[in-house]
Amino acid sequence: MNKTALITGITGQDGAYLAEYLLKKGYTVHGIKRRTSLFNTDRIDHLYEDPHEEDKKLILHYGDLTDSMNLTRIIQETQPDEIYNLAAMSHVKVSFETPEYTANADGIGPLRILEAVRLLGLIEKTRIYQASTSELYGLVQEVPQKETTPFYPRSPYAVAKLYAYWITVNYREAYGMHASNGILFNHESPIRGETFVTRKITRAVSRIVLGLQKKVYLGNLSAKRDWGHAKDYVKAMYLILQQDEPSDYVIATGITTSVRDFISKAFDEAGVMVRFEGEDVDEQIILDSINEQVFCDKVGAEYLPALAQRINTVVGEVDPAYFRPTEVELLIGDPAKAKNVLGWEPEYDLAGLVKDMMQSDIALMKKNDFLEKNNYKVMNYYE
Ligand code: NDP
Ligand code: GDR
Repeated sequence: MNKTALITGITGQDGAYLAEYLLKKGYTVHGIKRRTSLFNTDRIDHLYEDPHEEDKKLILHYGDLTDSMNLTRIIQETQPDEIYNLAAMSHVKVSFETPEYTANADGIGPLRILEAVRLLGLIEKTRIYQASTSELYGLVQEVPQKETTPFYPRSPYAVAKLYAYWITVNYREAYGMHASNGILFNHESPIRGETFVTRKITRAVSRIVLGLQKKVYLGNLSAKRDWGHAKDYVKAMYLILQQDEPSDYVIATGITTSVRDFISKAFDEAGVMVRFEGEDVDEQIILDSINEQVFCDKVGAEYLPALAQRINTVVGEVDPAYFRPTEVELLIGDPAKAKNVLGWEPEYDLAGLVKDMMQSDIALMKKNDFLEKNNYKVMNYYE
């Protein structure tokens, strides 16, 4: 019998990759999407099936993590074998501006799902994955961070996710539910939200090397993150729910990199070298030199003359508007348990991730430029 999965947050980065992965495995996938005034299914449109087709494998439902009745009805109707709770207000900086909503969606939302499964009598049938986060570790207590490292959340987002983490553990212990936390460290991809730092960088660097943008403005360049590829991380989610026993797992690469180094690597990928000058809020990113061979291969010879004129000019600055009231300075995860118990092995390293994101964004920015020059409207949103 093929299994049925319910994915909240199916329109997000992880939801899209996970849906694709489970559909390939023969699952029937139900997804919860929010009602929005414009379509918000860009990331899963390639998986879309006409709702009038019989025997559809991907079925979308309107819903929201703040609406208990809606969640309970969807779970009752779909009777899922597995629930992947990926929906969340997932932006750490934005959570300082919307703390109450974040607590409701990210903290109480998971409780609504756990309680619905319990009240509907689905404890034996339904396994639950909760999207927990390395943000739980917050202020550094121990490195590398592992399952036993104490938490010290540093944002309304992380505090809400702390509640979600513990309520998942509590329902597991209190009611014997198969409920597990994946404590995932940052994971990125070509479909990463545009306002997270890696995607903001790969988009901006692509536009800068194509001559479409002068500068990028960023926040704390010294923050260090353990960045992996989302494609690898959704496989870990799946593996967690295939175990006989529920448990909590750190999913990470074990390597940490600063925002500053990520910027260098993104430019490098286009054959462009940058240097950093100045300190703190006065730090600047300067275009240093160009490897013409690499640039012509990766970007295109026709863009070289314009960029060559920009050597020794400023292509990036720090804007304190992007600083957070409390910052998480260093994350580096120890994925030993996931490797030993789940047999999880990531396929991408950081170089592979940067390459994938840069290739995709250079192509996207070229396409957008072509469309704009031919008078088609393009959304070029800047953070
Ligand atoms: P995204 O921001 O890309 O996607 C979030 C999804 O949640 C979107 O589908 C969004 O809908 C949906 N959503 C937001 N609020 C609600 C709500 N109130 N009700 C229903 N749906 C809602 O996040 P990611 O895919 O990157 O992350 C997936 C999960 O994993 C999140 O819970 C995140 O906090 C967590 N996480 C992510 C990590 C990462 O590095 N990516 C690391 C660790 C944890 P819409 O498209 O309409 O906005
Ligand atoms: P994070 O990701 O907060 O780790 O949360 P983000 O990419 O937003 O920030 C990473 C680090 O980069 C610094 N930074 C900037 N960040 C943003 N967004 N924009 C900037 O201009 C900028 N400049 C520097 C930040 O200060 C931070 O230190 C992500 C989300 O996916 C969460 O949902 C998830 O739980 C965690 O990863 C693990």
